[in-house]
Amino acid sequence: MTERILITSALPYINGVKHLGNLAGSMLPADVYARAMRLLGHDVLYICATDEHGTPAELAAAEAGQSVSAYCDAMHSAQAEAGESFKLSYDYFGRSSSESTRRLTQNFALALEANGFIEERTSKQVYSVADGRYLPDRYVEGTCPNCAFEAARGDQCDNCGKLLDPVDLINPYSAVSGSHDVEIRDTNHLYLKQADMSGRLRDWVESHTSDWPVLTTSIAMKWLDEGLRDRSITRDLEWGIPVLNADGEVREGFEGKVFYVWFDAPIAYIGATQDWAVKTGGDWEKFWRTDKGADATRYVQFMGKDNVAFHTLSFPTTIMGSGQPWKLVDELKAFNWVTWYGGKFSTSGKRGVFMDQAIDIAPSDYWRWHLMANAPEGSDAAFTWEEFQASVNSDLANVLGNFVNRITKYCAGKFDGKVPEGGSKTDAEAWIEKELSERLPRLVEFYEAREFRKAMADTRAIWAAGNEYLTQAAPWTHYKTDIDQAAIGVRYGLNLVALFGILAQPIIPDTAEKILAAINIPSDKRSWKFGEVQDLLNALPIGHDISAPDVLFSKIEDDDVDTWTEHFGGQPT
Ligand code: B3M
Ligand code: ZN
Repeated sequence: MTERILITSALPYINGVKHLGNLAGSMLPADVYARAMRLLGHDVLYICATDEHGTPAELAAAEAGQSVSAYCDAMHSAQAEAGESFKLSYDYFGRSSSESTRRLTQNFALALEANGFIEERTSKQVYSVADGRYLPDRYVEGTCPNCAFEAARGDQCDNCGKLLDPVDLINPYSAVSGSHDVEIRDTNHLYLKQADMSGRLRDWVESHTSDWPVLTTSIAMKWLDEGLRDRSITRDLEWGIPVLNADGEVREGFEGKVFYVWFDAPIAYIGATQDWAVKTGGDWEKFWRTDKGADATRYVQFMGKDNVAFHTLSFPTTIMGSGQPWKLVDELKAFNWVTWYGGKFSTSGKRGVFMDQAIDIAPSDYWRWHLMANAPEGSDAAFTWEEFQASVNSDLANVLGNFVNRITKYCAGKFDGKVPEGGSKTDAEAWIEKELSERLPRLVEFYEAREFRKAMADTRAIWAAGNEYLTQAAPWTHYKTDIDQAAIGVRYGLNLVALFGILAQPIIPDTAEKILAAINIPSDKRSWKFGEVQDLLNALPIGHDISAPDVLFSKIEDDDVDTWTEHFGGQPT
């Protein structure tokens, strides 16, 4: 049955091109899933955007010596380009700073307040006398009250990981000027009354305990069990979405304040869908408005585990509390971390490999395969150069690449590059048919369940079965005595090449394209409507022209590993 599926991956923050850990924990699996679902014939919309507000954007712009808006323009383009280079097949890559997201954010805030889920409260904030401004989140640093680390940031301690409130810091100072001349002042902010939503949130999360991954529900339940706290959703900042009243004017007392970045960022999923609709003439409402058909849409989100609380508690509070017919997420796939040799990738610490650097090192398919085959699903997954080398050399070059090159070259040399006729089935053909009839349905199930490691392992097993089939069928041996018997081996081999290309599309799209072009498969014959395995292995017409593609994968040498280890660091100290 054809389904309508909305897919979003957590919005990459604007302050720099993302590292491989970010890629592997949200955008890449969302892309692989989107591609697979399209191949299965579903009506897929994959939306992403840059997350552009908040203190890190202001700080990064200041460091780059640019205005925040110029910085965001440049970084949005850089991230869009990085996404393209990794072949991320977004239907739309928007921006949280867009007008649509601004409008929606005001709408939600007003509706939430009208329904009693937003309240204006007086709270204590750090004010810098020297800078003449309040210091929200990362604008203030000081000693962590939890672990005594001396350079903790106002929103979080990088040493012990604890989420902080800037006023909790001991010996606070301004991250802008370094000045210690700071004081605590009273100022008003809007609070999202999450606590009042606890019961509904708990019921909703519990209704998903059987269909969401344990990682997702356990994080949500932990917060619910600890007791939800109301959260301030405004900040003393210039950059961001202003807080307006129902007349569209700045709310009284909220001059110089904007919404907190985590309030508007998830709303940007909707805003970016609206922007997609403007650009393409598409209908955004059937994805988001339950009064306009969105009940029939399946909404799947992808994200790293640190984003789960925002997507299972605060954004749903925004949606439910609005009292408006917005769509809630149906399935939420969360990932653990990809680590750098067991340590932390760090954007600010510049440790690890970033998307733009990675693409200079190796083609995107190499990364896509390695990161998906080692997806951080059950636990964190350590990236090492040695394992990257092993994935490329053994899985891609030896198992897939060799198979494709061996059989296509042989056909080009001995059968004039045409799918040969003749021969009768032996145990070898029966074996590969059985193998595929077991593995293919399972592979589709793994994709549908977003079990990526299993899907990749099964894909590799199918490629390996191709090699095993050729060993059993041994067309090169038969050729000397019985050309017909060689022909069936070559024919099955070529049909397997076509199938492998078709199966490889979501994971390694560039290589898949090379394979399918060499085997001359028209684009309307590349879908995942598999049918009977027998037919699948006889799909290429007799006499169909094929060619041998250039070598598909070049091996990674030990010297490369040494060079990269030296350049990017290995084991963090
Ligand atoms: N920008 C992810 C992060 O920077 C955050 C995701 C927003 S999803 C609405 O950690
Ligand atoms: Zn700490």
